Amino acid sequence: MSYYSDTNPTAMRSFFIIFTVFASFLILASCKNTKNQDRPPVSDAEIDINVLTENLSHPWELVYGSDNKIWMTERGGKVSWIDPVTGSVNLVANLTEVVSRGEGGLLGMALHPDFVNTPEVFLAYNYLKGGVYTEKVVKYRYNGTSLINPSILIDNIEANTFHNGCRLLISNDNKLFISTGDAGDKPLAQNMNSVNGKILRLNLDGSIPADNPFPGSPVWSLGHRNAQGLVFGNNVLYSSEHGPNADDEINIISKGKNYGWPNVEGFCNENAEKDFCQANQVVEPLKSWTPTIAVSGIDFYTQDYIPQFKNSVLMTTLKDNTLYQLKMNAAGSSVESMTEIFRGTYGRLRDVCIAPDGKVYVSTSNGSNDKILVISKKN
Ligand SMILES: [Ca+2]
Ligand SMILES: [Ca+2]
Repeated sequence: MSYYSDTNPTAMRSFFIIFTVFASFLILASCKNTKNQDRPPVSDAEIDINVLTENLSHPWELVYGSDNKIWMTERGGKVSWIDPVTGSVNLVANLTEVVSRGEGGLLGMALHPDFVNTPEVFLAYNYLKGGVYTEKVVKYRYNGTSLINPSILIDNIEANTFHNGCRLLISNDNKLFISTGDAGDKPLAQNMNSVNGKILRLNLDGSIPADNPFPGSPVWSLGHRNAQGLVFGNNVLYSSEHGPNADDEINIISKGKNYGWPNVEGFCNENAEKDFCQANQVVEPLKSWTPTIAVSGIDFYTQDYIPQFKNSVLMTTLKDNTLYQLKMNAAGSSVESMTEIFRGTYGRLRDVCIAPDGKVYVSTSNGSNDKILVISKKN
């Protein structure tokens, strides 16, 4: 028996309609007031997209250095820096040891946070170790013209023609984060004896930090399929991760947590996933995409230059040919809205970096005549 069974249903319905309209009016009016009084409107900047440089081959990593140069890897083995004004490309290394197969090759790069005084360059790449396709992370020193003094920080990461990760990121407290793929061997992502399908954390000399979650292990988080985006935004570590046919993800990476792969894809919404999620306290993504869009490099916008980008993750996509803006809430804990900054025209997009002045640089990944694009404010 319904609670309202003794009242006239038509009268009740009319009352609710009138009440809802009145309440909506009040909410709208109060929103408008708050906006006008507390937040003077900041109008969106009109943006320009231009080609900074071209004739590149799979530019994989873009890092804006504290030396005001755009540092770039190309998958075949080249490391260069680009003058952000003229677009001229200056080769500093062509690593002949790199073996590029399928999605493998020279991948992620990070620079020492105090690069001007400590010119160290960290590189992740695939090579043949006794004939076996393998991945390692190597630190080099930049002497002003080329990369010298290689020292291996971590080796024996399983590699394949796909799912090799491998984004590098150095935190302000000088820890190196490394995203590794499952190299096509799914169970590795849940295997704590493997460094594959993980986010790893090392000191800058390759040693394991004493405060890592699993003593003596480089593993910071597990259960990753193939994360190719990694960035800090207001001290929150974000990662983008390729899903299989479904469920590309954007995650917040927390110490010692399990992100589910291969037992969980995207959210813990299937019955089989729910048990695993409960047993392993799986962290769900902030957002997932089905069908997949092939999420790749990400960076975080804190500048005022293009006001509508502030407090957003900017994310490239390969399959979707689109640069996305994921506007975060103030705490950085959820995605408030998603906007296409541009779609199409330039094909697949691999990575993005943001300069301190607020200009945004994006690399394409089409394999021939790849470009670095610059997004600036229209004059
Ligand atoms: Ca996941
Ligand atoms: Ca799911």
